[in-house]
Amino acid sequence: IEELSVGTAVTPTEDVAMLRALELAGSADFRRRGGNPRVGCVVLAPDGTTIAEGYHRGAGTAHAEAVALAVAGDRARGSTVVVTLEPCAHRGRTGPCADAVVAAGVRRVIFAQPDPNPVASGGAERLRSAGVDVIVGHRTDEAVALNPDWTFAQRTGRPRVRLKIASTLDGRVAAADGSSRWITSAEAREDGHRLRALADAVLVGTGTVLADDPLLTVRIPGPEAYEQPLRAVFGTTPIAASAAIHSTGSSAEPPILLGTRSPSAALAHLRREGVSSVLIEGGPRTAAAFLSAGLVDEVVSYLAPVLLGAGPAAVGDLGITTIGSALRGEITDLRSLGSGPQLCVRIVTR
Ligand code: AOF
Ligand code: ZN
Repeated sequence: IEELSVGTAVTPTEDVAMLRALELAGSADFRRRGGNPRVGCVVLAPDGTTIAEGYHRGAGTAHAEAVALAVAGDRARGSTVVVTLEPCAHRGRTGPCADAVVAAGVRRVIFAQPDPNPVASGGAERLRSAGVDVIVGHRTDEAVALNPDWTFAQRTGRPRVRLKIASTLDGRVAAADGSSRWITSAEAREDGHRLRALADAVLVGTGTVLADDPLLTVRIPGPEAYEQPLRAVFGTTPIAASAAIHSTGSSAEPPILLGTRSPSAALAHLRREGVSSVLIEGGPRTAAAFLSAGLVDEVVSYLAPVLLGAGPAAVGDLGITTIGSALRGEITDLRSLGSGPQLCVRIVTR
């Protein structure tokens, strides 16, 4: 028993409760909807039995602690609250949870991730000053992994950006005559739809809308277990009312015409819509604009075993004239999809 508790102030029972809280948080099936995190909570009686459980179901709904404390009722007095995120200290659409925990007479709180949201943080101090025993940082990495994009956006103030490139082996995205369907394999294109489903928003430049007339919705065969990402158009060139992107089939929302040539202004606009992750799908000028601004965190490249020797490159002019100034990344994932590899490269931003 002594061995088990070395280096941690958390009992094995509390650890099991944290694993359950992480599982509860993960069972929430919302994603964007106002950009709230997944949070799970377990309330333990002094003898370690579980009194109540709860999890957050998305923006505007009760927080995990509020759900669990409502179930616990009077039995919360003297209990231990085990929760994946620091109880909030702000009154937003609900809350503050820290005050609710104190009011319920909870004796001890164990939480995994300190709240990175400056507006909501401060719950730990509030609990401690009310005399509650607080343990911080138990299984933090697992809690962060529940909400990686939300955490990133809270820390940096902007959504996480992934750039998708689908090109020939010599880096071209179209032939000299403009024809571009289909360079990559069907498998790579299907994987691209999975990337869309993982993003809160998909972004293309006006040039791509005019050249390719994309729909930008997620279309994956099988049951629709995904939410359509927001669709955003970067740039100021007018888009025809008849463009495919205006159609709202598959329960997609109308597109956001960002009307700016500033990558940071575009991301700020999307952040206000609750977006924590953006997938950029072209074209070369848009890719170059975001890369030049240092606003691309990851590049996913689908390489087809095809050579063209002419035609536009995936990324436009970055203003780089010497090799020492090249944008360099490191390969974080490498898979073979159909007839070509898929490289996932994390770009080392300056
Ligand atoms: C908690 N428990 O279950 C969640 C928390 O707009 P609101 O009022 O829902 O507040 C959203 C913020 O509150 C969110 O950004 C995050 O900092 C925190 N979410 N906090 O104590 C919860 N979902
Ligand atoms: Zn709260």
